[in-house]
Amino acid sequence: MKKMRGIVGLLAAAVIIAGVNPSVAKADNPIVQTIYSTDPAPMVYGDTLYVYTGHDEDGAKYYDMRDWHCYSTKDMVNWTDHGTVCSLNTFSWAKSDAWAGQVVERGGKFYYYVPVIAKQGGNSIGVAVSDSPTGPFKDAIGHPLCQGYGFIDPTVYVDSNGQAYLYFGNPNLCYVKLNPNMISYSGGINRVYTSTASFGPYPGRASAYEEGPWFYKRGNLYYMLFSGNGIPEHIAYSTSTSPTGPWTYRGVIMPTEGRSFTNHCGVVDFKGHSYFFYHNGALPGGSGFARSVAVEEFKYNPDGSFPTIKMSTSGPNPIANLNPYTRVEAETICFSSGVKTEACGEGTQNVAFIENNDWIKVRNVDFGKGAKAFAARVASPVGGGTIELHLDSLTGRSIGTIKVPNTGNWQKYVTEYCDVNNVSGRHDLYFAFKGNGGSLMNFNYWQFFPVEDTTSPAPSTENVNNNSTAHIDNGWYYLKNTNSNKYLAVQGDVAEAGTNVCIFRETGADGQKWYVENTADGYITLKSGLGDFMLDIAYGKNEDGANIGIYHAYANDAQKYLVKNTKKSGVYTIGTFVSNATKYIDVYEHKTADGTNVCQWKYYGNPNQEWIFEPCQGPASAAQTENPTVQPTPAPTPTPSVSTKGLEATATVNSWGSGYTASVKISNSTGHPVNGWTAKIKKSQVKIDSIWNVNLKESGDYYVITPLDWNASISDGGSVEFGFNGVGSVDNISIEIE
Ligand code: FUB
Repeated sequence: MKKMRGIVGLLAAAVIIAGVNPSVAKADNPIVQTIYSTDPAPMVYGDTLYVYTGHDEDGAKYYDMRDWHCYSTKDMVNWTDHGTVCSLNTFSWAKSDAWAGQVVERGGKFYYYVPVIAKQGGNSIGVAVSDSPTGPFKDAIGHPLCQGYGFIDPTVYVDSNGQAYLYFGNPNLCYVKLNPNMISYSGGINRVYTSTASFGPYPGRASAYEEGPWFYKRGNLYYMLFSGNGIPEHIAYSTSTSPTGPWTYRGVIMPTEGRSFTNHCGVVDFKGHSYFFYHNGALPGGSGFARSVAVEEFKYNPDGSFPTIKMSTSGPNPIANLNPYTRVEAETICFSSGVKTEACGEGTQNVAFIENNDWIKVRNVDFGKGAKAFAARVASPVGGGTIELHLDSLTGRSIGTIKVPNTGNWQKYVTEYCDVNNVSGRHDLYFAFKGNGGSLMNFNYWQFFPVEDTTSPAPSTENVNNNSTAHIDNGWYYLKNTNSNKYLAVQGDVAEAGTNVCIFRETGADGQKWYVENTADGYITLKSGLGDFMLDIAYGKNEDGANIGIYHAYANDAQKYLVKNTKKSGVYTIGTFVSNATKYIDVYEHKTADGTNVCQWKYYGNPNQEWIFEPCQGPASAAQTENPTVQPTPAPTPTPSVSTKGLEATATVNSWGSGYTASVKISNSTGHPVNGWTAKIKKSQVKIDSIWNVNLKESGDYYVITPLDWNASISDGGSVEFGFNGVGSVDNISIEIE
């Protein structure tokens, strides 16, 4: 991967020349600094705003665009990078020009409409689908949804009566009426004949409409925003009382500016605020082919019309604080200099190519009453320098420093801790990376630990845990907290390692379902209904406030719990293995609001530590195990295994046409624990694109796969899992294991 060195470093330099300290310049626009990003398409789902972008390749001389990326925020200033979620490779029939697309949710599925040029030629609109807003997206139909002259820039909206519309086109504006399945349409392709009255004046043309439509309804008014006025473009809009017009031109929203001759908008309301996304050439090196996505807050005029919106480098104000006491991905960034991101071997993304003097800023971090320690998940094969923590500016007060050791390779992560000096209240936080030349380290995630909460209520004498161990049968359960009557839930139902766990009102979502499995040594594990993740104590720390989330399922110490009886029948406390059952699953500060954090805390005997196990149906994906007559879709393909010395590997493959994900489980039936294992797969069978939870080497005809520290040992009867993405297709994976 080529590191686009210095694009933000140059920006900082330019600001310094102007006599302004970059760290207080509040240059939070553009919102992505790690790549050039384009054509923003925002979407709100749950409590999160996602923005999908195109990607201008470094050094492009034209629209060299090959993939689409996703970023999300809960506060409008810190953006989490979800990496590439869809690409030309998603569509076996696509050749080039991964231009402006949009995602919409319907019925719990996410549909991504994108324009590309097909291998057989022609502007084409493809549709990809995913169960998660952050993908991966897979081609939904295996061929273009529609093809024709200038069919680019699809925009999609599902109207309140359920009819979905897909508008697109340059220089003509066209639409189709999507069927409820969202992957086909009825009524043919309709052209909108534009005029000065409907889409504004432009000399020598029917109207100012050019491209980049953005279609939605607000109240009873339909809006069609568009890029117009030739080159350089501005953003203007028209409105109608019907989804298919006639349209009335309403004027310019964002006049031409910003060093890119195209502009492209997306508009969304989020948590009571309205936001206008666009692109410009604001990063150093920026141009019409090196664009960057930015956002401004605006207010509609009382009659529903738009104000004029100017580009800014400050962007919107934060609408929420960042909680530093939960695991925060390092790729959650307000602004950064010099760093890149990449797919992480431990899941999600990591910050990569970190060099001396690079930095990351996160904004509006709420330390509350105070932090006492900091942890960073880091990897480095070179003994990677330090991470300095500064408050409010890059040179602001230093509150701690992490030393990054040599961990052996770029994806072999360890958690390093440092004490933190005297920090409380709300601050911007800067990570300043220091070291010698070249790349220093990779950075996966971080977390602070709070000072002891002295306001915790005294132990109750009424509800005391009688300390006898309870038995819960294996099976699926909702876990209801008796204080709040709310349920243990994976925040946002996001099926990703590291997602936080909170309480939430009953929704019946898979993120509220937990599979209890009794382990041979008398504990239970709690596997999430969202997939192969277990309830996990962050870093396995025996500490009050240690956060609880989901992480790759491996039934290790951090994922084991002891259920205890209380004096109330059917009401339990859940002790954690890592604390030797002195600390319990606890709803933070006895709060009852949806989204209140769940952590580990010493036993107090209060109802914020009490849980009821309510049996429930497993998620649809588990139905096959429970009821063999139900066929899951798509059916994963189990492949045969090769067993050596009592270790057995099985692979389950989910294909999507141009690639597949293989989940490999290594089970130990040797009759004794094993410490260390090696798996070998012939290169003639698979082409591995990315791999997680293990180390990968190539040796002769083989991929050689070895474990990380935490999954090297497998207890007798136990198992560990890893996975990889492969390119192309696969019939059969046989794995030699020793
Ligand atoms: O990003 C490629 C093209 O540039 C988009 O499809 C247009 O809207 C313009 O932004």
